[in-house]
Amino acid sequence: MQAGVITIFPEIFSTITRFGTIRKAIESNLFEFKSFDIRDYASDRRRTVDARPYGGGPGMILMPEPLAACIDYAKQSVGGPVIFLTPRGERFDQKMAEELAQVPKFTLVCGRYEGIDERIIKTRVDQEVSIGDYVISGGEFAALVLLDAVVRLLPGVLGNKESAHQDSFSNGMLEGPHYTRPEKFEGLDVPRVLLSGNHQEIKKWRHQQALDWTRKRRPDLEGNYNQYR
Ligand code: 6GU
Repeated sequence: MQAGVITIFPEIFSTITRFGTIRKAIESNLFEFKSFDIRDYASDRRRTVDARPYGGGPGMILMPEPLAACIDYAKQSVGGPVIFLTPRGERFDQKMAEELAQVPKFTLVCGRYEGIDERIIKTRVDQEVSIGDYVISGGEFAALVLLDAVVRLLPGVLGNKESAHQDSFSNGMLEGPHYTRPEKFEGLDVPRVLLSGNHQEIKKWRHQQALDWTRKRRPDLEGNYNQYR
């Protein structure tokens, strides 16, 4: 998989190549990452990329020309669909992560300031994606969230092949509780069934725990169970 990211803060993305799952995916040649700095495509000496909104209002808007030039370059270099990260986009979830994990190349556009010129969306954006119903200052952290969620699903990235299947949401439910050594901690025991060695009983217990937890915390997920399996 190859992903491009278009941003005015390329340094934010240097962290993903250095840590954890994404680093491992890059080192195993399962994932390649390129960032593109919008300022490199500005036409003035001050590298201006934003301007006041027509019609007035607060904040600054990313201007169309440098952004267009940057997207066009990234499309040549990486290719694939162009995804704009914005709170007004379609909500990102595990299902979308699984779909994107099947796409070999894509480019993410990170907005900043109050937004980007609408004509860029019209001419160059294939999909608009939001990571949730709250506002963050730009698309960069949303891109990091999306990339982590997608890259960990690539075959060969996670050590234990099973581990992505057991995640919260991968079967439409939240995960149940986990325990490890010691058997007693501050007076609290590990549930007996987990020490029983009876794998069928353990499976049943875990399923029931996940169900109970999901109903309590996220009743809105009822009806989604096993949707993705
Ligand atoms: Cl993708 N961008 C910004 N700025 N805020 C968000 C978001 C994206 N998703 C949720 N909030």
